[in-house]
Amino acid sequence: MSIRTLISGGLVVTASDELHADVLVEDGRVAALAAHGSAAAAAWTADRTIDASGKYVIPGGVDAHTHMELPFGGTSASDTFETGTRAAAWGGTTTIVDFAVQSVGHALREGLDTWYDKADGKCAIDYAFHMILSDVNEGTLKEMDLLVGEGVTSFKLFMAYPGVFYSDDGQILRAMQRASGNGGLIMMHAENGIAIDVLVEQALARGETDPRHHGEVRKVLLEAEATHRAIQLARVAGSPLYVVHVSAEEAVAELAGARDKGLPVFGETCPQYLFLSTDNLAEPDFQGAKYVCSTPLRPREHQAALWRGLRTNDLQVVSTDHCPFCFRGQKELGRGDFSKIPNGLPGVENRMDLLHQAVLDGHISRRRWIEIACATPARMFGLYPQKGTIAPGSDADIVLYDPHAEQVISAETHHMNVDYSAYEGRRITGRVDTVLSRGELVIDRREYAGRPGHGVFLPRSTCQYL
Ligand code: DUC
Ligand code: ZN
Ligand code: ZN
Repeated sequence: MSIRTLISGGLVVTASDELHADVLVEDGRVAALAAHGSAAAAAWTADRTIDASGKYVIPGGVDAHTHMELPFGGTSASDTFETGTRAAAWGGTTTIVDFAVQSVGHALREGLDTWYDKADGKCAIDYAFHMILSDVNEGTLKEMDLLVGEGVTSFKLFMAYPGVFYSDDGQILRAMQRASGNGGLIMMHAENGIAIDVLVEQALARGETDPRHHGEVRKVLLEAEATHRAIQLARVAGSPLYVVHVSAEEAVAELAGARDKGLPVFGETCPQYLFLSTDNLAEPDFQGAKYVCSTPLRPREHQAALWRGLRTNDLQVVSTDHCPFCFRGQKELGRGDFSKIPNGLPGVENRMDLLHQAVLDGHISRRRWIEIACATPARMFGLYPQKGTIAPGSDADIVLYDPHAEQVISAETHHMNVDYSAYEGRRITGRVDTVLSRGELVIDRREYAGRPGHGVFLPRSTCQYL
């Protein structure tokens, strides 16, 4: 029997509208919206009513870049699909798009099936997959078509990490050509990894082993150069391009220049680049290791360009690149050699709050918050309007957000399976109160009400901006 839920009295905020409206949910979907107090809303009957007065009623967040359980750097990301999706829900995210990984010498099918197994029956919220291509060859290229057909419609390539995930320009061009034919979206890790590895070797030879050198060798110019090269390769192939985890002002300029030419080039940044900087990487006593990720954190001057890019739509999406490693036992693998610190930061639980704080701080508007965190990632990766908005027919993935609650981010209170917070001690105004996923309560007035296995795999259509 289907439960009819009425969400009453809140301010509904989507990427396009803000309205005081009641929302009727039936069979896991949004059935209707009507102005609060209107005759239409008064006529609705419901099995339960959730009082949203004083709260925002927003679409559940769509985090299009996570790495649960990723094997990387000699260890594995510490959040499982179970712990990571639970933490995501606590933070107001109701959909993740994680990355299945092809290992060198193995088929895409094998990698994807491994990731289906990891996630199956574990997730508290819905999930989808991108595919990481580590070994572009004739077989892989053919498999890309099959994956697009089964709803895995985006492919990440790496210009960094030689010997691990790295593809050379020829492999990249071939994958882009294939994507231009099958509708797939190429996602690019744009850093010149060959040059970076030379600089790493030279730094270590000089005895520069501290985490801050991670930021120094992974130079802005090598992100900008790779971004430029990726754009040119995509132009030659006639394919669209989505550049992940953009951190440098000069890389934003490359994207802006391409978009000014009308090219189908898109860019994502992450909260760590908007809120953290090389000052964190330079924290003493190896604490900087907590902030080692790639692309790396940049000097704080770059933050203004990222915020500007988000306002001007030269950057369209904020995802987390959630890839947590505990300080004890994992980040510590790189004591005495920064290149052995597993790359990645936790953040899946913090994204919606940090971006709400950015609204209060005047960086973005309230609707832009929802656009970059919910609606655009859903459209970019073929999930809209099922996800990313509150409209009749959409999945009832809905967050009641208290814009006045005060919180202090801390590892003591977060739900991610990691022993530190990248945002420890940061004061935030705003907090998730209640979360529904397809009409079912996952967080109920700050109590966990979800379960592993509620979340289902989402086959995606191709990018909806093309
Ligand atoms: N960057 C990270 O920081 N972690 C995982 C992979 C990546 O590209
Ligand atoms: Zn990457
Ligand atoms: Zn990543």
